[in-house]
Amino acid sequence: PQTIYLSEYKVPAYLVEQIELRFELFEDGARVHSTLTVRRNPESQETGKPLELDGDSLKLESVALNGETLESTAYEDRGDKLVVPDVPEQFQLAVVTWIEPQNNTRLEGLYKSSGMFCTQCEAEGFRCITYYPDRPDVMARFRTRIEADKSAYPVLLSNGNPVEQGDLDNGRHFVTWEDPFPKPSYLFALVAGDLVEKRDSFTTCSGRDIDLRMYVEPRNSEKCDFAMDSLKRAMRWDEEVYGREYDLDIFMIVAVDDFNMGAMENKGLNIFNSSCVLASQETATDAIFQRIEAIVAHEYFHNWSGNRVTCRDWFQLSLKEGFTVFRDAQFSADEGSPTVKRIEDATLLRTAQFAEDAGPMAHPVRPASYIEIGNFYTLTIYEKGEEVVRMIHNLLGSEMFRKGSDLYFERHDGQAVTTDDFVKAMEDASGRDLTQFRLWYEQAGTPVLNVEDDFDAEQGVYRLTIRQTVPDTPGQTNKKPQHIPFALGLLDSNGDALPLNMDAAETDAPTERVLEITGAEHRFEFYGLDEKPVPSLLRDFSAPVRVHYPWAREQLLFLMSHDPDGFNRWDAGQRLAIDVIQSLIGHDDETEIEPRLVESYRGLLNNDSLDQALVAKMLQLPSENYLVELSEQADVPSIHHARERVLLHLANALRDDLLACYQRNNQAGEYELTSDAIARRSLKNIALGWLLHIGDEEALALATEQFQNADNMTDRLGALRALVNSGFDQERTEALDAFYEQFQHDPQVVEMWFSVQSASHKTGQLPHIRHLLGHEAFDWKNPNKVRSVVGAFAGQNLPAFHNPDGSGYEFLAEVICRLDDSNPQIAARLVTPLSRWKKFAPTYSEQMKKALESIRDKEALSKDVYEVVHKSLA
Ligand code: B3K
Ligand code: ZN
Repeated sequence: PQTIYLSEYKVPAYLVEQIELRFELFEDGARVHSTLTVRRNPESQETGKPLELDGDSLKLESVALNGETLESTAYEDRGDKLVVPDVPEQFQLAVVTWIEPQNNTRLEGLYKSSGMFCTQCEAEGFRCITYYPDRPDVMARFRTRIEADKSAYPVLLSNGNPVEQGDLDNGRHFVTWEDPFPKPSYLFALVAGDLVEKRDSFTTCSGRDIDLRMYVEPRNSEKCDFAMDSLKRAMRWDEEVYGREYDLDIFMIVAVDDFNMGAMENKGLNIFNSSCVLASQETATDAIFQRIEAIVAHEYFHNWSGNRVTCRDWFQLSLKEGFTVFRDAQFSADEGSPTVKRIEDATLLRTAQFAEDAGPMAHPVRPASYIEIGNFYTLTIYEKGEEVVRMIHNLLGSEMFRKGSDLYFERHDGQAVTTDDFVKAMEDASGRDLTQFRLWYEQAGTPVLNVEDDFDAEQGVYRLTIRQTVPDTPGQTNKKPQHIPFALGLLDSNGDALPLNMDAAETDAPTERVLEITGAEHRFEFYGLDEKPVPSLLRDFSAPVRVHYPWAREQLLFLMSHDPDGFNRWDAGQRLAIDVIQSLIGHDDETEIEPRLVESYRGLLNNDSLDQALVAKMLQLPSENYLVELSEQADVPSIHHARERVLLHLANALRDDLLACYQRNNQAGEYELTSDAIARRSLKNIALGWLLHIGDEEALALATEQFQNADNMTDRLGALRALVNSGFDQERTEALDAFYEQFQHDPQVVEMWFSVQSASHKTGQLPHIRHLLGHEAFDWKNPNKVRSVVGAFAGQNLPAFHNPDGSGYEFLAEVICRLDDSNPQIAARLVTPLSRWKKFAPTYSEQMKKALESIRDKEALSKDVYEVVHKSLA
């Protein structure tokens, strides 16, 4: 397979002004008529270049130039390219292709999902529909006519506004849609099905009425309200916070069951994975509600950050994704608890993105090359990309950042641009120089900050020395220091915030500052102090970096209860728990467990003055995945064992407090989706899980009662999970059976049922995983099902996946090879747990490597899996 380089970018030789599409949809295939109005790009140097259109898995039926059908000698059909050598300055090209959506298991382009037709075109799916210059810097106006059987497909949707519709012969009908905004082909969408329509409306800030619609299968008609409400809140928020108004007269959301990703921001017609949009009190957990709110907002926000202003090429993917994730994170923070949102995002980043950035697939936020762009929808592009935008926000302040975003949207509306254009707009609006800051886009790897301090009692001066290094990553060594905003506070021994006087004359300075680290080494001095302070470093996780500081346990305990920065309170607790767990690894079971850990957890359990959502976060021990990420030569059984020891120790010691916490938070009353109610459910279910983990009989009765009588899925699933992870074998089986019995007709709930079992080290042993793959509800063609069984097993059930006999690895390799033939994108994603092989102790890493080699040796490997496997083995 071929590598594509950013350095080889050339402007398109031809531009498409208008594309007229006509789809004839049938059960055995679809005929696509496409008529392009093309002209040479005056900005292209490549005069006289033949017209080249991209294609993939198409059957070409005819080509006509300016109305004249071309002989097959007048063009070249290379399969992945249609080449027409002799074309004038301006012309119309009509291409007819035949495709088979019913056999499309890759779920890219036009395919069928539960009987409906739908599309996924980002990044390069449009070329599976028709021959086209399928690159984001070619922006055209689309007019789309869809024809299909009227009774099977009463609803026919595409981008923009419906302009014409009517009946045809043979029980068929058609609808024509027109999108007035020029767009890249990746934003094209089509849906045809027997769907129910949910309507609502939104009045924009300038008084325009927007027609809002959701289209779902009839069985899901009661699960739309939350997404619709989220949409309206997101629309209002984007007007208020970014001054962005919606532009079309209609906005549509469609739910489909078979979808490779979470959702897609097609212009005016967002398509969602059912699991990221459908919800009801009985079927969705609080976490799912929050995810839906975030994703609905994310896709909506793309209308400006992505659609109105789009990417020049796919190396710029983070231009739209990093910025839009930042926007949706701000929205979620405003709608809920900002600290908890920050904790969740930092947890994902530190657990999974740091691992990616330290592994064989490490790449900059703006990559320099790729083989398959589908492999670059990564945590680095999305989550690290978000952090980069957040740092700009923190360096500029909200007001300047808003000026910068206004300038960016105004300057580039209707254009396809680069991450550099984004940074430039921020610079021009604020007057700040972000030259060095741009390295965040160019250098891969997580910067490491080593912090040292000393206190000069005589002078009353506290000194911080901060050294930064950026680790080597594949293809990048000797990196330059980056520009890092480092938020800091200092506390005295009473826990009071100290003024940060940075020169001797200063008094009454602020108690929090954002230091800017730009060099390899910096020293900061703070004056006028009576005693050595406790530092609160990198507050609110002000930069995506690793911080090393020789924390003493007293300092962490102190910050856990005194830091005014909620994020650092939580972080201090995590660091303490990590320190305690790590100190047990490799020691026998007699080793004492830090008694102060128990007392600090007891304090948390009984603290009702602190935000209860934060308390719930603080009670959660660092995950096994994070502990693996922090270790050099991970030995999963030892990590699991040490963490398990701490968990059991805490649960035994705090048994009465846990029970009291459960009772206190288990209040009867109307179900609510408020932050407070969510925090209560979360606390209660943590307590229940811990109590069942130590086999508490009283808690077993509570769990059974909660499982049977819960009026919402958070509590029902919380009880189920607690039972599954307990040693109560009979109750576990009964609950699992009852749950399936009750929810077998709801695919999203069945997915949760699969993943609870697959992720649990009690039930998720390989034989049971294989059993689940043979279950009537399992479907290899449905990505959600694959993720909920195989993804949960390999990604979350570490002790079972890392079975020392290597069976977990072999199993994953077998699954990847099987999926590679039907859905390469999903197959490639599943390689991730194996790609980290170098991180593990030799017994494991050798077998992981073998599993990778067995995938490498498969015949006809897709380029998706090829890229990840070869880079992992390199
Ligand atoms: N832009 C889409 C992702 C498409 C992935 C294609 N492989 C969803 C999103 O980020 O909003
Ligand atoms: Zn996105």
